[in-house]
Amino acid sequence: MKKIALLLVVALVICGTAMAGGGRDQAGADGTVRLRFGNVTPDSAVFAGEEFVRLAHEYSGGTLIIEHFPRNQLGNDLPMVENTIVGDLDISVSSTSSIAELYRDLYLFDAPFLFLDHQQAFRRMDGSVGQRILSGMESIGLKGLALWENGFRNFTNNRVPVRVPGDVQGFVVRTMDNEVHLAAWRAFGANPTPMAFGELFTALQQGTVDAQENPLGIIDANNFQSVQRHVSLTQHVYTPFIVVMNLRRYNALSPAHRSALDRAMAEATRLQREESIRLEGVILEKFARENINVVHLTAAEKEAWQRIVIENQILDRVKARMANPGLADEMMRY
Ligand code: TK8
Repeated sequence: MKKIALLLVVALVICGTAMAGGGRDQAGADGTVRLRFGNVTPDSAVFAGEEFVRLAHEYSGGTLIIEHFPRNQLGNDLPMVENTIVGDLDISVSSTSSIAELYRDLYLFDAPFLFLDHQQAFRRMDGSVGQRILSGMESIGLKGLALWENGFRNFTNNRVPVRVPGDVQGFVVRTMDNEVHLAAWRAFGANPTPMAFGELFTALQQGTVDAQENPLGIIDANNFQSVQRHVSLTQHVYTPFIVVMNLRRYNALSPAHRSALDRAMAEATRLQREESIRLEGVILEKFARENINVVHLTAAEKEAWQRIVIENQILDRVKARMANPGLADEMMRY
């Protein structure tokens, strides 16, 4: 698996290099640059995507024209990023977990309970470790533009109000295709099964899987609550969104276009994070109105999950997968 993934990256980078040589003209005769941008499903990301497009247009005096494809209409996260590496797509957004095998320091974000609240998450993502991981994306042909909030992931199912790991014994839980998530759910006693995001709604609806885990923004944007009765606020892991751009395409932008794009992305990132937090409150109110059973865990119940993560040395598994495991300890210092 790992070897295949690595070969794939190498192949994609070589292919991307070849394509960039004879690729599209950077700017049209009228000085405009057109970019295609594939985005994810939560409303906070869609809103920030629209702002990014609008601001980039404004800051470039109307010469940066970005076409926005929200809500994974161009495909699941991993294929979108692969298309960005080869240059078929210019900019894309993905959960870090879905592409960790392409750039293995991203596994750091899969460590359960690495961040305990939003502010700590922002501080750590924006600190030197987060920024080094972003710039490291260049080694696979991507410009790391930003880390957005996906949010703390929560457990949903149709059977029982889950509070502690003991409640999920034997549950077939869909996870992302990510070894750290699989290991964590096995340690909790569940039967995790990786599945592409695009297949998840139907799998929940038909009962092929008992449960899944995602942040509130994704649960709501994809209406998982219509097929899942219980939403447990386990907040077991915070997996950010990473926004990436084809590196050659980015480097070929004029300095003025690059600065317009960077400024627009910085502003969009600020708005996205604010909106993500605001919407979590709105979504919880909506779930209450819809009679979804939202299970708030006590501190002791949360600790029961954390204890299993520690006992099963999940952080060591994370580090074993990272190219620079020292980044894990360094991030935990601030
Ligand atoms: C959506 C994904 C996704 C991820 C997953 O774009 O697969 O569970 O959380 O929802 O980024």
